[in-house]
Amino acid sequence: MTVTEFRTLAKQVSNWGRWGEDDQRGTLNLITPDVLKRAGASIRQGKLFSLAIDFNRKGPQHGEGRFNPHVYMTAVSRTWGHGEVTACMSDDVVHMPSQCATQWDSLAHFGYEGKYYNNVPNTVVTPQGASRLGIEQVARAGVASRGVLLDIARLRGVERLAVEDRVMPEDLDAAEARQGVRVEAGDVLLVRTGHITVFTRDGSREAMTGPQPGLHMRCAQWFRDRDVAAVAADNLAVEPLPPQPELPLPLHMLCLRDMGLIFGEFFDLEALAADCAADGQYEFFFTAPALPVTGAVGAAINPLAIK
Ligand code: UVW
Repeated sequence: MTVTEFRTLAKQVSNWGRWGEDDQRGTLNLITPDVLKRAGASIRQGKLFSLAIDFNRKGPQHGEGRFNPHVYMTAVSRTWGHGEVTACMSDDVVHMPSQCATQWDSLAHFGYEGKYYNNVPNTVVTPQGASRLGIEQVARAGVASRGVLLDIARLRGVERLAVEDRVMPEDLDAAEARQGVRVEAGDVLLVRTGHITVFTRDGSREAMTGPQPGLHMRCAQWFRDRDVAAVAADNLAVEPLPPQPELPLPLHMLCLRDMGLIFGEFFDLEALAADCAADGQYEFFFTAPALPVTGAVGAAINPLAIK
């Protein structure tokens, strides 16, 4: 795609002003009371899946900037009381980047040409955090809705997509047709490439953070046409890596900045996908609240899918 085509697409998918000039929630506005009621109705079997990978020192990070979580104890089974019955108490500090493992990107995480979503200048992010579009906006919106899994690896008949593979809008249509499900306005879309297994099964941090498959930038139009509320995938960046210099992370640019659509990354969809293939139910109640950390641009999360 040329830069001119990118700019045309950016105009087509833009949600700037759609929910007001001061809006900071973007497509999470699409999660209406009716959408939430539909989400609740998709709990039919009483099955629950956590979609997070473990947060610990053995996590996927190994480069500069982002590191794996450390837990420091500030009280280690400290004794309380002097009487016949003494209590013991432990406390801790967890030190980690908000984006080191399963996470949301806030709308202050990625922009281009000096702007974030809704024409917000990138000067709102300072060394003290983001004064607009921070993760607290995502937290207050909640992120609970109907979730729909589209399993592209299973559609292709492979365990996981090849590094150079790209998920196109036509693949999303084909997965819907194969699975007998349709993504509706306000849904959270989960896309399985199978890539997370390079880390969870094969233990390779290099493969988890190196070149990898993902969703092509043309998927932005599909998300806009369907009015998806949020998108998550089982790779590092939803879109393919490495970024290309002429258009670095174009799906981030189109979705986070132009549409106001948040991304979930490092989702482990393996157990959920196996269950969906077995029972044919690809829709579920989905929830992944962020902690309202004022000014943070991402959030570590434990997303849940409940069928
Ligand atoms: C980058 O910042 C590279 O991407 P992500 O949104 O995956 O954290």
